[in-house]
Amino acid sequence: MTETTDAATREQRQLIDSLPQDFRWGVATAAYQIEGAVAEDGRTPSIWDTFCRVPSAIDNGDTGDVACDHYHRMPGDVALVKELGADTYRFSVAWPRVQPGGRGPVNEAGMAFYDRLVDEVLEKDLTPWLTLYHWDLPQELEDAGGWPERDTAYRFADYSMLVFDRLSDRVRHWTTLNEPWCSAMHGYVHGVMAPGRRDFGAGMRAVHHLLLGHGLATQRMRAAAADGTQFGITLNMSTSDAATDSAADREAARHADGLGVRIYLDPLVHGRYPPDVVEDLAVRGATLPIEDGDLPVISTPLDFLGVNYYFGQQYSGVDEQGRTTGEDGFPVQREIPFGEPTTAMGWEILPGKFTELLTRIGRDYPNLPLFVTENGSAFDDEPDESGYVADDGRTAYLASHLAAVAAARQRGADVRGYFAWSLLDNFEWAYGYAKRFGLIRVDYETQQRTVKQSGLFYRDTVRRVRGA
Ligand code: IFM
Repeated sequence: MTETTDAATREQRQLIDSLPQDFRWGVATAAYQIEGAVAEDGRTPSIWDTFCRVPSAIDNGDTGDVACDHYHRMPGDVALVKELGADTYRFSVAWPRVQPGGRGPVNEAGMAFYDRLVDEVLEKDLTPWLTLYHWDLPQELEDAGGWPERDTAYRFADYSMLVFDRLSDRVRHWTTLNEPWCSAMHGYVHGVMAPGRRDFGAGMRAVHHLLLGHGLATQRMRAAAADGTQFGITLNMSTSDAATDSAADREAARHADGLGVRIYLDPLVHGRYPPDVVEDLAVRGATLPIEDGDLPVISTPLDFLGVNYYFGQQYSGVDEQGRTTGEDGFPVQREIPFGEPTTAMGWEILPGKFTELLTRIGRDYPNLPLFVTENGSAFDDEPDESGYVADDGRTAYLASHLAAVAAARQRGADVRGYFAWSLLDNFEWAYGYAKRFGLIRVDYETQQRTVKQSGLFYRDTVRRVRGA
């Protein structure tokens, strides 16, 4: 790698340089998005293998069958994590690889891959940061009802223990779930992600069972853990502003925040669901299937909270025709753009909202160390003939969002690390391979990896902050 010029503004650089020496620097990936090898060594299909076969579900008919072929190229990819200057590698375990079908004993061949991965990460003097569930539910469990069924929470706890028993001698940082909002809302309400259902009530049952699964798994793992082992959960969160000060807009923003942030963090941290959210659900004929004893399980103490942030949002409670009630009979909740530039995902670039979010989480849910477990951007990269990408947009996004993290720390948020999404270009779910988030370009024809300008910027920034 060659040196890169510093793309941050002076003000951004000053902020970034205020990050402490012991700040944790990572990069993140997820199993289905990079591994490929979907039918190797005993792995059975997950809901994503199935969803990829639904006509028109995925752009360009893409699938995760090969992805970045990480299953066969893992040592080289771990070496790239090191090259980027990171000290931590966040990855996920594919449930159907280590416990095919979601029940029963360990599949030794599948588990052996993660065994090797953890050894490789440690050998490179990196910290492994393991996520147990990044959306790849075994298809058999979806066939049995999926996350809307209570039993799935117990299956998840059993699976978590299988992985924990095998890897906790070397892995100290455990994340139960990645982005339960996406599992519940995109998967069971909006139908745009696996398993592709459109049922609000099912989505709300999924919310509760995801949280219950998190709590059950955390309790069991903690009971078996060595001192110093840390447990957390990763939530994707956004800010929800009211577009104006009108009562309808404020109500729409409250509703979005309730379903986006508080329905997860209130039970996790305070041991109760927010009453206004429970009322909102009742208006829609939905309930959270809470049983006696669930909330103490869900609020099992966390050692850290993972925050995934990509953009902020604002809402109006009035539609284009001036109505406050939609055709579905429910209050209108309409997203209003801020008018800022967007990434290739159409997501507005709002680093200031990142600072706001982190500051608010720190204030409303205190005494919880925060780690940014994902943040990043997709742009339509244009490689030169060698594959190098001078990705000014992604580099600027990275600089402004790192500065936003530092600003949040200065306002009191206890943010202790930042993990860039993502190490590699990868399978971006329903968008297939069309959207590239990597600090490293992947040529999917040849599987060649090339560090982008943003990756060089990341490496140089880490070095500078650490004074290395
Ligand atoms: O690619 C995803 C990731 O799997 C979860 N968080 C958001 C990323 C970008 O959409």
